[in-house]
Amino acid sequence: MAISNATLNGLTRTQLLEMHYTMALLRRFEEKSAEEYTRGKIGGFMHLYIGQEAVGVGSITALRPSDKILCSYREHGHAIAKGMHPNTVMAELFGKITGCSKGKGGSMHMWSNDLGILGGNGIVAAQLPIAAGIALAAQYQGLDTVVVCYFGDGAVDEGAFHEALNLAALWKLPVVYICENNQYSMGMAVEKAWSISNLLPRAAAYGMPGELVDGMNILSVYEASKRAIEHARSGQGPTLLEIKTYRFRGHSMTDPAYYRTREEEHEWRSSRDPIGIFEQMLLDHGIATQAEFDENDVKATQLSEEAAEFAENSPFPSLDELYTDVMVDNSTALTYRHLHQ
Ligand SMILES: Cc1ncc(C[n+]2csc(CCOP(=O)(O)OP(=O)(O)O)c2C)c(N)n1
Ligand SMILES: [Mg+2]
Repeated sequence: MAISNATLNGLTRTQLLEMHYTMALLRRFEEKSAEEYTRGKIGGFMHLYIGQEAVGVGSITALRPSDKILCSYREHGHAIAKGMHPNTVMAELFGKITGCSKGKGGSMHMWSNDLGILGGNGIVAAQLPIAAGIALAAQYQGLDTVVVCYFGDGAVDEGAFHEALNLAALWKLPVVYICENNQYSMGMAVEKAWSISNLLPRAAAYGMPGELVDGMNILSVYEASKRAIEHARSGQGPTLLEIKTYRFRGHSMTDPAYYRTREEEHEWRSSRDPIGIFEQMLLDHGIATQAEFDENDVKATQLSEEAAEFAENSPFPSLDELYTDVMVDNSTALTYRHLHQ
């Protein structure tokens, strides 16, 4: 088949293939993480992003490197898409010193000031007011930075959602609020939790634009994000995007998912996989070949394997690290340590 240099949504073939590669990397990285978790190499909670890749990759493609993101605890994918090396993410999962938070944060705490990755958050909706605060700081300093805040459908019934959206709209803050509606908040189906069928009325309640987006179509995500990011960057304030998606795995590693049927899961996995949908789109437009997808997938698998090897071979933090980067009175900590020597 002849390969065309056509663009899709203003994106070049190189950019489109890069988006495909990043989605493949997120998928393979998460599969590898699950494997390592099962082997006991990763402890604590761990929430996988499999199925939701188009949301993180599509929206981050529309950002500048100097822009900032904040996430929930389901954030390994966002961190990698924003430029964190898979080795650094995997080492953090393993609790190793080479991780982004020196192994002290784990799965829910990916952070890099340089890359504008301002953390995952274990407290549902905690990131929404923090994002408003960071956007306020950027506005105050006269920077043209945009902040993107990701959260789940479970976060929109928290008080923090309303407080943050109200102030963001009132002060026209440069922030984009992205609800990744994967249709479940742990075991709670969204239609049992929301008094309304979608978030448009909630956006309207705070006088900001709102948009419903197909989260399995990476180009729809990219387009909607681009509009919202430009809106924020030009001083017009926040947007609320509801991006409908589906997590292919359980809520966390220990969730047997009894609250939904295997048929429903199968239906999404088989016919609405965001990677498969994107590949078909690129094939239909003659922009890429199956061989190129396979090549991306091999590279993504290899990088994920290497990340696990890197994490495995990295040391744990030394005992001295126990008392750094934590909010404790160090004098008390030292006394405690001496008492227990
Ligand atoms: C304030 C608060 N309440 C409850 C919890 C327990 N909890 C952890 S994850 C979660 C579900 C959130 O679901 P959603 O926002 O839809 O995100 P998803 O896991 O689907 O990505 C809950 C209730 C919490 N971490 N924080
Ligand atoms: Mg959810």
